[in-house]
Amino acid sequence: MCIFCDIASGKIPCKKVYENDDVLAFHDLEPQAPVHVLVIPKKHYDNILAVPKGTNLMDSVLEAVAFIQKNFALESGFRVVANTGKDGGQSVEHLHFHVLGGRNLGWPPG
Ligand code: DGP
Repeated sequence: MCIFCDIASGKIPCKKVYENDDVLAFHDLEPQAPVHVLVIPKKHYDNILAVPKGTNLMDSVLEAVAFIQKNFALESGFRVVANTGKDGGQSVEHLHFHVLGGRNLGWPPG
């Protein structure tokens, strides 16, 4: 069972922001910034390293990111993060990109 597969299939509801053939973007349940949207591939990959070479996924991810930037007025900047593995802070094992913005984001992350 994968929670993000269930969101991608519509079995679990989400606050949808954007969708194309390959990805779905929706508001994070536990927002860490005024804008916190997750971009997930509809197809299941455990993490970024699990995406087979030659897979045409990033164009769709970047389309979603550009949509989010425009529609949430993130002209002054934002961050895209793919937490990966235990030390990377990944809690859901379905590849996802956090798009965070709407405040000045600190660096380095905790
Ligand atoms: P990560 O820790 O990088 O694996 O991020 C997982 C994110 O997913 C975390 O910020 C909370 C969010 N999340 C977990 N379950 C749900 C859910 O059912 N719906 C939504 N919208 N977000 C979820």
